[in-house]
Amino acid sequence: MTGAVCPGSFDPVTNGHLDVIGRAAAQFDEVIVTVMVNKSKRGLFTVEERIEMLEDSTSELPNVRVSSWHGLLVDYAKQQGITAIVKGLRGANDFDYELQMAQMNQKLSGVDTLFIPTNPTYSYLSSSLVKEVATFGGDVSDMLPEKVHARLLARIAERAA
Ligand code: COD
Repeated sequence: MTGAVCPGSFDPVTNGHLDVIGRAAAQFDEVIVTVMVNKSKRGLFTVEERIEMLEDSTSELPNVRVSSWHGLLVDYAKQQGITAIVKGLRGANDFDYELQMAQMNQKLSGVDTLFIPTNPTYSYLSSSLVKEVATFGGDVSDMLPEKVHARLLARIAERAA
């Protein structure tokens, strides 16, 4: 059985993430989408909320499950018996950063990283840009699943109150 882990912050999940997750799910028997916990970085959504949104958004992909992890990604991959990490690549900036992490992860553990080139429809998309645009009232409704969009607008309104 082949398995891969798709890690990220997913704060919140976007259609760009979902495109990569769906394409990974078509290549592997099992895909574990893992919310990496970074205690020094406060997100807009809690880890539990991000998991809920990911579970809801991937519910039609039977070979995808969602988890979270605090610590080194390769330790999680080893614990799960998984030998591949899947990442999306949007451009040269992603590549420079991701190559270094991929090489470090390989050196640490033998776990390899496979890259999926972004779908051009989503190449400009990132969670941070979506949050910034939405905070200033821009329309991001076609960049996120409908329920995630509604939760994003609600959270921004809560924070502004
Ligand atoms: N199209 C394609 N891919 C996309 C898009 C898009 N529009 N948007 C995001 N992605 C990809 C990103 O390139 C990334 O691969 C993934 O989706 C997740 O993106 P984010 O923004 O949610 O998450 P990041 O980039 O903040 O996540 C970084 C990690 C948490 C994965 C990384 O820091 C990590 O692995 N940390 C764990 C600790 C560790 O092991 N550190 C040592 C590393 S050597």
